[in-house]
Amino acid sequence: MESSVAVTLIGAPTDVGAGARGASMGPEALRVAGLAEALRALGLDVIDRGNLHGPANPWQPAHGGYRHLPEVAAWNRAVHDAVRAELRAGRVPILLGGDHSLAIGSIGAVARHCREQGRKLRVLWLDAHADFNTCAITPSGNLHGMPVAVLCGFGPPELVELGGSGAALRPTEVRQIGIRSVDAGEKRFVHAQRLEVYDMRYIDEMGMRATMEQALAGLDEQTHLHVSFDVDFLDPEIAPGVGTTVPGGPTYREAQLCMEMIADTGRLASLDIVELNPALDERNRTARVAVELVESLFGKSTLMREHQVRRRG
Ligand code: 5AB
Ligand code: MN
Ligand code: MN
Ligand code: MN
Repeated sequence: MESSVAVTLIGAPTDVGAGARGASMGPEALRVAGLAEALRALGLDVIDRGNLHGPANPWQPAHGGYRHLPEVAAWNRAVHDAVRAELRAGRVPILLGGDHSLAIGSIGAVARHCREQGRKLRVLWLDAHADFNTCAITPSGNLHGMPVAVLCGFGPPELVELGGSGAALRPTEVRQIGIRSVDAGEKRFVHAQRLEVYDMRYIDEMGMRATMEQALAGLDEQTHLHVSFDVDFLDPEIAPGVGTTVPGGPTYREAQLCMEMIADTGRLASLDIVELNPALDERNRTARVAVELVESLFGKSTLMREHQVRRRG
């Protein structure tokens, strides 16, 4: 018998990187929506390590192009170390954010682990936004709009060098999906760095199936697949509980297909669930949708495989 997948929930209750308060309540909302129970029902070995600790949100204006840089760095050091410990123990870390700046620590640890183990890395960035701003081009100074740039080496040293020297990621290791809001300077920088972006227009024209086939192309048994799931990826009709809603996102079924196709690869090895903002939610329904999608990401499907009509190959 196959040994069961072991996952660890790590809460990072902060919104220091965001432009609205409330994502700090995300970890508890996901727990209340039954995340651990849902994953256990799928047969996974689930440990919830509770919440990390870090500085409070000082709610200051930007200094040198960044809001709350010391606080964001402190939270990310805690996230980095916690994620690294779970990877070393052979478990799948699930970061419960918190705002999306926390992906700097999480993916920083994943990238370092992959280099040490000689494994390839593929990061799927599910988001309405490219999160590729720098202090020179950001319209807000909010660090949750900068994690992909920081991970690719463009940012302050206290964040870029968090997981060791040099950039954590090469742009070629990233696939962005669901993008529909990119700032003017950010757009030029995405283009200059040749990020692979499957924006909503692409999904409209090609469909989610073809999009995911391409985003997942080239994975092999040596590949560590990381999913960074910003809940604002989803259409606000199904996910109103986020700080930065953008209309025109994936529907419930499109998002389910996206998650199911990732599960089919069998390569998922780490996950962020970020930007859920319970203060803006309606009776926790966005958290429940996120839990349903994460169930699919870990292989819950409507029918047993052998009872499905063959769709592929
Ligand atoms: B999120 C914006 N591009 O930089 C900025 O939710 C929004 O993690 C960033 O994707 C949204 O402030 C960050 C306008
Ligand atoms: Mn984001
Ligand atoms: Mn976003
Ligand atoms: Mn957001």
